[in-house]
Order: sequence, then C-alpha cells, then structure tokens
Amino acid sequence: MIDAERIEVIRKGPRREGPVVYWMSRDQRAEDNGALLAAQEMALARREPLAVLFCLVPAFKGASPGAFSFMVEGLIETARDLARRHIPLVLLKGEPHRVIPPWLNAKGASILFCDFDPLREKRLWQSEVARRLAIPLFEVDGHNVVPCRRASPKGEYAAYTFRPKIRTLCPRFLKELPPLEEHPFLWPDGTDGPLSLALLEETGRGLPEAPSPSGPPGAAAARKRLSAFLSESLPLYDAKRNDPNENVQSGLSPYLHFGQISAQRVAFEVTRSAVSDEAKEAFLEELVVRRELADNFCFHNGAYDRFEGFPDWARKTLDDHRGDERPFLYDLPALEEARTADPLWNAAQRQMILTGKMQGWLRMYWAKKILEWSPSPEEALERALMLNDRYSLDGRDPNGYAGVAWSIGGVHDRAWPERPVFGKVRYMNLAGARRKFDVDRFCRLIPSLEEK
Ligand code: FAD
Ligand code: FO1
Repeated sequence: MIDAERIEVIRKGPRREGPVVYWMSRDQRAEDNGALLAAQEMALARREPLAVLFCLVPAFKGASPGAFSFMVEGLIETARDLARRHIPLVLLKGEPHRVIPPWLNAKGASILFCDFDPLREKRLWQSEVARRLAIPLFEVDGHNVVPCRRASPKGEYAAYTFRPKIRTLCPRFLKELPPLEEHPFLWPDGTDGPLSLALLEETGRGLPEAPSPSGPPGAAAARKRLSAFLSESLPLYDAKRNDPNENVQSGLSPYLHFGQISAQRVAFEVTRSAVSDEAKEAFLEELVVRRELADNFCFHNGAYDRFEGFPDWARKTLDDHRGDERPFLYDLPALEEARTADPLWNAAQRQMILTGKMQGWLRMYWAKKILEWSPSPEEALERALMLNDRYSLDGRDPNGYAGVAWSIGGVHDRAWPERPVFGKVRYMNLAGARRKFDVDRFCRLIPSLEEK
C-alpha cells in the first residue's frame, strides 16, 4: 500500500466507472514509482484498465534539444517496461491543459493521478488541467523520500531547522516499495501504446544526443550508475566529494532530475550498503536533506528564482553594496564563452558546456563569481539560472534554484563578515580554492571549447 500521507487530493469528483490514468511528468520510471503504484492499486481495486500518460511540451525552461533527447530516450525504455505489464504509455504533444482533459474525456477515464512538483510552471500545468476536469485528481509525491507537503508546513530557514524534521519522518517513509504488477485489466485500445512508442522513437531520432556526464539515459543506466557508485565512490564520498579532481560524486543528478531513478531507491541502497556510517551520513545529507530542502524552498517561496525570494538580511546587505565597484564586469557572452580572467571559473564553465554537468563544489564558486562580476544581484541571478538551465543536464530543477539562491542570495545560509559587492553573503575566492585542491590540474584537464 502506498502511504496515504504521500497523496494529496487536488480535485474531488464523482466516483464513476472507467479506466484509471496516471499523468507522469517528474517521475519518469516504471519501478519504485509511488504515483504509478497508487494508480495501479486503485485500478486493481476497481477492476479497471490503467494507462500512463506523458505530455511532451514544445519547450521547457530553456532546456536544450539534448536534454529533451535524454528524457525521450528514458521514456522509450519506460514505455517498454510498462508494456511488459500491459500498461500503455500514451504520448500527447502540446500544452497539458489543452491536450489532457479532452483525451481523458475521449477515453472515459474515471480518475487521474499525477506527480508532485514544486516548480511554478508545473503547478500551473496541474491547476489548469484540474480546472478542466470532471473527475478526481490525486497528486502523489514519489519524488521525495519524505513527501514535501508533510515534511514541513513552511519554508525552512536552513538545513539545521529542516534536518530534525526529515530525520524524524524518514523511518516512516524510507521503505521498500512493492513491485509494479502485470496489470490484469487490459487497456481497451491496443493500438494506443504501440503508436505512442513509435511516436517517441521518431521524436528521439530527431533530437541530438546530450553530452551526458554519467552515462546513457534511462532507468537501467541509472541503476548501473548507482551500483558503480556504491562500490567505487561512496566509501570516499565523505572525504573527497568537494575535490573537483577526484570525481567521487554519484553522477546521479540527471537521472534523479528526470525521475529515471527514485531517491527512495538510492537512499535505501545506500542505507543498507557496507560502507562507513560517515560516508552514508554525508551522502544522505545531500540526497535527502539538501535535495528535499530545495523542494521545500521552491514549494513555499513563490519567488524562488527572484531577488525578492532572498531572505531579508541578504536583500538588505546586497542593496547596501549595489554601488560597490566590481573587480571585473563581464557581459553574458564573455561568461557563456568562458572568457573571464579567472582560469578556474572558465574551466568550470567549460566543464558544464562540454559534459553537461559542473562538479558540485565548483557550482557554488561559479555562481558566486557571477554575482561578483555582474552589474546587479538581479542580473547575476538571471544569468546563473539561464546558464545552468541551458547547459546542465540536471538543470531546470528545484536543486538548481535553491543552489543558485544559496550562492547569490544567502538562502539557507547565514550572514558572514561584510565585504565589497557580496555584503554579508558568503564569499569565495580563487586563493581559497587553491587551498582546497589542485586548481591548475583541474584547469589543464578540461579541454577548450574549440577542441570539443
Ligand atoms: P552527489 O554529490 O552524488 O549527490 C547525490 C544527490 O544529492 C544529487 O544528485 C542531488 O540530487 C542531491 N544533492 C547533492 N548536493 C545537493 C545540493 N547542494 N542541493 C540539493 N541537492 C543536492 N543540483 C541539481 O540536481 N540540478 C541543478 O541544476 C543544480 N544546480 C546547482 C547550482 C548551484 C549554483 C549549486 C551551488 C548547486 C546546484 N545543484 C544542482 C546541487 C548540487 O551541486 C548537485 O545536485 C550535485 O552536484 C549533482 O551531482 P551528483 O548527482 O553527482 O551529486
Ligand atoms: N515534463 C513534462 O511533463 N513534459 C515535458 O515535455 C518535459 C520536458 C522537460 C525538458 C527538460 C527538463 O529538464 C524537464 C522537462 N520536464 C518535462 C519536467 C521535468 O519532468 C521536471 O518535472 C522538472 O523539470 C523538475 O521538477
């Protein structure tokens, strides 16, 4: 049984007969998918067929064709996984509110399930679809280990206020999920699934492959990455994750972003692995506390991608330092093309463009330098978000909005000694980076953009 605490009733409606449909969006997998399992539970209880719907939109928050390709290839695998359980994955193309309600009507659907997602665009999709439905809509949070709506009723101040809540609730929610069953009640139109699979394959062929930092797309590749991480890098994670030369991060963020693997599965496997408690703790702090704090931030702060979303102290101090002379002022092309005077920043930017991912510690340094070199904090925020969303395979994610807001706007951080431009927002510099790791080695190893 899926824990009822994961489920939110978005729209009530009359109980009637008809197939059950799950609108998949953030959690694009067949296994370990709480929303899909909840939909199947309902369909089995009512002896109804079950379908999964995916709505492919023409553009999403500056995502590159490569990011769409990674997603579509993963969906093809998911469609095949579902077909083996007699559950069609139906692909619709267009704006969700225009294409989903008419399709549900045409199929006589009785109930719709959907994913939880804190992003503005996604919440708008959900409310616009709900407005046009005559059937119940249930949202299931299968993306977070502790469902975001249950973890906390408010925007948390920092990790230290959120951590105890997560720790208390984790034992209840961090459980093995049941497998998806072969669905015994067949979808009435046997052509829906195969036609959509063919459409997905055709869509995939038309897209350029993304530079992928962690391996090919899809649920199987995600599980392979996880097992390699557990045996090779997790033991070193606590000590070396912040060293960009060491490559001991999991590389799971693109898979987690597109929901090709569940955080629940990752947390579960890490918890029962044979590594030291320190390594487990360090990793779960990022995967569960920090990741779910990012969802909490976006869910409770409507201005998560704007200056107005920064805490009062940070806005005040950044306002106080608006007039400060910047050591360098770069325009967007200079940043985008990695043409600054800072070799580490340039290498980090190149790493993001060439591989689709920037190392985690560098992401903080990178965003802070954009603040230092932009005419205003607003412009810095806009540039950092645009570049991250355009070039990172895991971009367009609450983690990105929280990470950039932490770096530029002190979100979830505290005030530090005051200095030019940054005010009391934490500062980072090249000399500090050199004390942490071999900066020159890192810069040497990242090719120039012309060589790609
Ligand atoms: P690992 O270190 O192996 O961690 C495992 C997982 O934990 C990650 O996949 C991620 O889901 C989560 N995690 C790790 N660090 C953080 C963190 N600081 N905050 C929230 N969750 C975390 N993460 C994204 O997923 N997408 C982004 O677009 C993104 N943009 C960022 C931008 C900036 C400026 C900053 C400072 C951070 C950003 N992060 C982003 C957070 C973090 O850097 C990445 O999640 C991490 O580097 C991804 O690599 P990994 O999967 O190998 O991480
Ligand atoms: N979600 C969808 O339901 N349909 C899409 O066509 C779609 C495209 C897309 C492209 C890039 C990307 O990074 C995400 C995309 N998503 C899409 C949304 C994604 O599933 C996530 O829900 C959010 O990005 C993060 O919460």
